Amino acid sequence: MATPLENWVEESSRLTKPAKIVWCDGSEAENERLTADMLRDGTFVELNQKTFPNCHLHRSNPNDVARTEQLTFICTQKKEDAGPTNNWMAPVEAKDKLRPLFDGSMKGRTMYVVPYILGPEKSPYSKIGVEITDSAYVAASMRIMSRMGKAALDRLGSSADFVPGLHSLGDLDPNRRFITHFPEEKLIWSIGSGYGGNALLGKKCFALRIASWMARDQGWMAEHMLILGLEDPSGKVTYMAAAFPSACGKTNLAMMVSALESQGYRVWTVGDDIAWMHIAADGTLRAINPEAGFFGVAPGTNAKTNPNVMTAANRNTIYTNVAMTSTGEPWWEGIDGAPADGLISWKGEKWKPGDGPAAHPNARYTVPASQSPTLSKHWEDPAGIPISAIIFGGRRARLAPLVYESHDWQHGVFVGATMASETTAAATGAVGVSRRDPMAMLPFCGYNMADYFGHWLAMGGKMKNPPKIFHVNWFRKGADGKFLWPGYGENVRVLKWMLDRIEGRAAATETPIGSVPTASSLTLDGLNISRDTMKELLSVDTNDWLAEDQAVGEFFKKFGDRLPKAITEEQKALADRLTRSTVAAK
Ligand code: SAT
Ligand code: MN
Repeated sequence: MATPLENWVEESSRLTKPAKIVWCDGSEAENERLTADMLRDGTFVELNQKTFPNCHLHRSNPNDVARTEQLTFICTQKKEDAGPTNNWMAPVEAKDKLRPLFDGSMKGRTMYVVPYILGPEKSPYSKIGVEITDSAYVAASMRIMSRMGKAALDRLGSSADFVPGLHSLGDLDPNRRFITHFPEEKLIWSIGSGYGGNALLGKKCFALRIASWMARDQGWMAEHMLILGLEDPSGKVTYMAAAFPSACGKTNLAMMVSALESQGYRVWTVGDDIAWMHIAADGTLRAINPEAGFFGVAPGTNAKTNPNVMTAANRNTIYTNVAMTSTGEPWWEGIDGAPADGLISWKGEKWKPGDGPAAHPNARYTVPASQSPTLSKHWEDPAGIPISAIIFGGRRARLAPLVYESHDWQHGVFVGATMASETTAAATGAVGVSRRDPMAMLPFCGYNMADYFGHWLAMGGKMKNPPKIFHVNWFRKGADGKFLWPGYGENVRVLKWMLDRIEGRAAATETPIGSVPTASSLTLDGLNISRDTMKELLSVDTNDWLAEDQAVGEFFKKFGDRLPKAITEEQKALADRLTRSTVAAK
């Protein structure tokens, strides 16, 4: 008898009518075949195989270079279940719209059946997905980003317990591009894009949008968070998870070379983008990284900002939309050194100064996590690693101090729910516009965000010692428009302060928004930063925050009655604290 997977593959091939079907096993030989095919048809450009062995460049269609949030839909029976922050279509309507686009979309093409595990192979928390795609680039990328192939099929057996994702490049016309999710039936349909989060369905579509729905139903959390371990001089490692929007430095933070290494503080990488967190039997929060690779932003990456990824991504790496030097090496803005003659732009054209960026601002590397020199030896622990701190943050030129600590879990949830950040090139649309992005999940929460806040609140009550919740802002600017904080490896100083707070060692000043480090509680030795700059970095302007709290109130109105009372109470309490402190200051 046919298995549920075989039935779905059969049904999908009847619809899309591929020339042939290839079941991916994830083997080396298969990867070589895929690579050779892509080199032959131009999907891959060979990079310098001496300096970048087994590295390839993919140039996507210039109209298809980032996630398209306006074309991304949550398709639930009831519109309210998708909530006011998601685009919604009724499931029947979505299928009626997409079915004709899928009809015959794979004619003359190969259909790849890509089974994958999200999470460590042996973890009870891991889940299985299967992506059907007509893009060899997607199949090869999924091989890096997940445990793809035989291991997944073996784990699945004849079970129906997998998330099916149907993907076709279609004709790449943005007018016929749709990324649709059916969380009630755990199904994904995506057509018309070959790019990253639109097309690698294990990533944002399953590991965040569908998984967040499952997590709410099953009592766990699927979050847009990196996971890192901070080692102290005694060798003890404390794990932290951090939610920042796309292209705000998650990969760089997770892989950082600590500026305090000589004092015994090091950072270990567990994940760079997504965390699945469960409450263990002992009441601790434990995280696994569902992914197996890093899909990071290339521009700005160099030997100073992320030396570890520079080492990791010099082999077995797929580059997307970077530029290429005359000697066949990847190049992007912000890499060390000026562009040399003979540079080829991300569009495959000869590049000259004045042409605009040679690499697309959202150019990416896709690199196996196993190649990271900082990879934690616990990164595949089946039970996950214990989380002691949760960090929220975004790009905020003004307002938010370098770091502050929330009063307790409920206040911390409010801090996450009120996050805002300036937009980046990771999604299409204007860059640098401030928007609300609760928990960095605005584009990724698969259900009503008011219910999501409620789920966060409820989770806190189930933990024995909920992690401390912090907020950071590496991106605060001075009056001259320049960043006040050096960032990158220096960020370890802030992580160390958090660790000291967890251990009850560091001092803080109480402010209406939370606890801010005292000037002396941050370890700043070896860093050339003035007292005034530190003061500015840590300052909390009451009037600015009153205006912020009002804007937050406006944002929350979207959710109507569905917004948990605790969140409204936190918002009012903040307003009270701010008002009291303004009065006291007068
Ligand atoms: O394209 S992705 O969604 O995978 C990258 C990102 O925006 O974080
Ligand atoms: Mn991301």
